[in-house]
Amino acid sequence: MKRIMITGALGQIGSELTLKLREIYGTDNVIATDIKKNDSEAAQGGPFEIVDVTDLKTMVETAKKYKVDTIMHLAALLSATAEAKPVFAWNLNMGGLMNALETAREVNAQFFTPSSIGAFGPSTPKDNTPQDTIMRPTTMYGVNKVAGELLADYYFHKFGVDTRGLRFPGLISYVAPPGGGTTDYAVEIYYEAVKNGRYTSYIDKGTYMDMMYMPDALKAIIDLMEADPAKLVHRNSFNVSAMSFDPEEIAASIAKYIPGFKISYNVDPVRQQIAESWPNSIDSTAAKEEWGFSYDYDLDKMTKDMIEKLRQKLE
Ligand code: AKB
Repeated sequence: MKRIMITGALGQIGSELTLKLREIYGTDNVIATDIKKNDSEAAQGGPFEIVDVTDLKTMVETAKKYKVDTIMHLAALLSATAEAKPVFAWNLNMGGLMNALETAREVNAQFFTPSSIGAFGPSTPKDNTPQDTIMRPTTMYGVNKVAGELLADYYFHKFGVDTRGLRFPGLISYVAPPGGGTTDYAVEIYYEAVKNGRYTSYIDKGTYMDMMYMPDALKAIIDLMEADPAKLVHRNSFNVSAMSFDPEEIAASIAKYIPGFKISYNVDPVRQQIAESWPNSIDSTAAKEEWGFSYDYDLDKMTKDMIEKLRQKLE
């Protein structure tokens, strides 16, 4: 049985991961932490503590108070926000990760943190991007992610901390909205489709990025953390993807369920440039071979579920 502390537990991944982990490991064994409390089930439905990830002392004290054996460090700024505030992003993304790794070392905890397709850059092979390849990102977020992967590997080799990670693509969910990402257009489009039947995309047609539906992302985290360590050749971090599409393809998928749905474009140069520096599609073979990564949702299956769930939510 695990006893897990999550940072950034009220964010896009955390607000769903917390509930899923509580279902599996028991409510009292999953300690949600974030910089502020809110009314969400993750904050109200089980143990919750205020933890600012730039404050190492509070993080270590909280981990010790609850005797945690696993830390899932999710608190971070996403790509577009990090590009707007690069110094703050470095301090939060790298300072927070360093503190979380130090906490894991101090309490001898297993450790997870997400990396991203943002760790790749313009000189990375664009199609079927390999697990091990050139990583020279041109965004602050990408620099943080590459440095973070290396740091997590360092803590494994140097201190024996059981660090594991996933290079997530854009994550799509109807629960908590993402904030400040480049792939977020693929979430907004569903909200606007259900509310107004149309969407103006800030990402241009023909721009392909990897994506994944949140239930598959949660399953990937849990499966990776449960995987036999002897089978892990890689640790930080595994390529994982469920689909790759451009705005025209997601719009066509939505139009199957919302006839007459229309997409138009008003491209944001900053996010477009970030998107163009990322792969079109990544290769998840290492994740499949080393710990059995699999996914349930392709584009149309995800679209059907998103529209059904959003209709219930927004009605
Ligand atoms: C972002 O767009 O910044 C994130 C990511 C792909 O890491 N969704």
